[in-house]
Amino acid sequence: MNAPRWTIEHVELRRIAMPLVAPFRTSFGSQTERDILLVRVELSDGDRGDAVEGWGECVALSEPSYSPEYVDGAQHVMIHHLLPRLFSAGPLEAADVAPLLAKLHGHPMAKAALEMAVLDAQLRATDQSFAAFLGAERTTIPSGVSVGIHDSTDELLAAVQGYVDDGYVRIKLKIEPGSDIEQVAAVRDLIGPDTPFQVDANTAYRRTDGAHLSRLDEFDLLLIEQPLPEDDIIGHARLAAEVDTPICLDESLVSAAGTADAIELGACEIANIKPGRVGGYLEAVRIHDLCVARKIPVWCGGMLETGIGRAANAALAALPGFTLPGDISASTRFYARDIVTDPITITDGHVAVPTTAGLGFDLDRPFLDEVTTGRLAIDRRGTVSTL
Ligand code: OSB
Ligand code: MG
Repeated sequence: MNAPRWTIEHVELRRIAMPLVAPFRTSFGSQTERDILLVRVELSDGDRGDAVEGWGECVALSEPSYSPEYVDGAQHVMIHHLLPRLFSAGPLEAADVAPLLAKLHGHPMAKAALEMAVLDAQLRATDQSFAAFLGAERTTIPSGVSVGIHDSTDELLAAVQGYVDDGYVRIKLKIEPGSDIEQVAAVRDLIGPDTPFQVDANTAYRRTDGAHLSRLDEFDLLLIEQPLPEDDIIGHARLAAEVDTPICLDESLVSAAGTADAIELGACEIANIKPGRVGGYLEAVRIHDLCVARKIPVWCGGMLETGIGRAANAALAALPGFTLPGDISASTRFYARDIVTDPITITDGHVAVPTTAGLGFDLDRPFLDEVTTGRLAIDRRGTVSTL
């Protein structure tokens, strides 16, 4: 292995506002637009001197409603705590980012976005695709869609029919108490017995809901995602014993070590891997590897990413342990227009794994500028200036 040789010369934090094509409602709230923090790094290579650019996307939402992070907080911790440590480190590469930031607790989504930007730059500089870097051999991956809670079953069925017509190979339905059994029955009836189907509760149930959730067993679901609060690992283990449908964790899985524990306790029969939630793509790979070793199926979750994050997710999901379709839907599922010129599309229910150098996207810079709501530059001395 060559010694790491990149120096972070300059960082730009850019906020963009992206309206959603339709409101997206989950048990934790309804979203109509995304306020997204993007990270642009410039790395210099001691040998050649040319700077190379890389981009990362922070998946933190506007409010701490899915996890403790939120977009303003992520920006603050980057400026005041994370970036100073990266600037003062010597030459580095993407694999060094997480260890350099490890003494600072929490903030996985902020850390992940920084690692991602360094990784994108490093891959571009070495003319390597993310899939090649990961050793992922699949060239396409199956595409699943996440469907929000709807006010009426008729509206829900119309939305699901639209996604079936688009070709999605797996439907995931958001549920909460009061919007679950009847809706699942209606969707199963619509899509027929052979279409893979799963539900996501985003922590909306209690330990005492085992009998209620067992009523979902007759609908042959792939899994029930995160029924209980994120810290309730034992509760999930008990539910897994009580309910026939496999229990999958999302919010609860924030590291490889914690995932290993949840599996050992019987709380995690299937794992949703989201790179932002676990502190980065490299930790996501470690979780993939340990799940493969323990024969736990994994799939790649989503956080309504733009074409930046979705491209990287598509490469990650090409690893062999990702045996279930991920939430890697087409860009048009959430956005009328994306900030990349090569947005994710689906063909016969599948997404092509990006092959270009870097994480696998090409920015649509004029459109990116149009949706930009703020830009900050941070230099190596920590000086912040508004662009
Ligand atoms: O729980 O998987 C989730 C979006 C935001 C926050 C949490 C979740 C989701 C989704 C969307 O379900 C998945 C996607 O990006 O397609
Ligand atoms: Mg989820």
